[in-house]
Amino acid sequence: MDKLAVYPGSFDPITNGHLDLLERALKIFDRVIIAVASNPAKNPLFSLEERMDMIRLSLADHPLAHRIDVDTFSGLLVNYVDRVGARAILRGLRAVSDFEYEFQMALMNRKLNNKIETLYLMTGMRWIYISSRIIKEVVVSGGDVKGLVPEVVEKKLIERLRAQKG
Ligand code: COD
Repeated sequence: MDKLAVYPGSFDPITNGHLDLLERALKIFDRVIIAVASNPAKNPLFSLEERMDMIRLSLADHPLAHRIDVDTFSGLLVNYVDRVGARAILRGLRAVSDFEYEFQMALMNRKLNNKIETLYLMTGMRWIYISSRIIKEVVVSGGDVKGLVPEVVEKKLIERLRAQKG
C-alpha cells in the first residue's frame, strides 16, 4: 500500500517554504496530496483556481510530479483525509509562534477522527521567516521577493497587487 500524506493549507499563494516541506515529505511518503482549502478562514487574495494553478505551474517540471497531486477540499479536513484513504496530515513548523495554532488544530482533528495523525516537519533555515502573508506585504510595498516564491507566483503577485493599488 502506498504511504500517502495530505498536505493541507490556504496556499495564498504557495511559497518556497511550502515547497521545501513538500520535498521533505516526498522522502518519507510515496504520494503527497496538496489539498487547497476552498474556504479558508483567511480572506484569500487569490481564488481557489488561481491558487491551484500556481501550485500546478510551480511543480510542472518537478522530477517527482507523478507522486504529487493537487486537489481542493471544503468542509472538515479530516473528512477529506479519510475520503482519500490517507492517515497522515502534514504540516510545517517555522518557529515557536506556529506551535499554539498547530497544537490546537492537531488536537481538534484528533478529536474529530482519532485514526488520523498530524505530522510536523521543520522547514529549512532559509525559509524560516517566510509566510504567504509576509510575502504579500512586501510586494504591496514594492519590495523584491525573488527567490522566495516560484517565478510564476512572483509575476502573479506583482500583477495583482500593483493592479489593486491602481
Ligand atoms: N516553511 C515551512 N512550512 C511553511 C512555511 C514555510 N516558510 N510557510 C507555511 N508553512 C506551512 C504552514 O505551517 C502550514 O503547515 C502549511 O505550510 C500551510 O500553510 P498555509 O498558511 O497555506 O495554511 P493554513 O494554515 O491557512 O491552513 C489551514 C487549514 C486550511 C489547513 C485549516 O484551516 C483547515 O483544516 N480548514 C478546514 C476546516 C477544518 O477542518 N477545521 C478544523 C481543523 S481545526
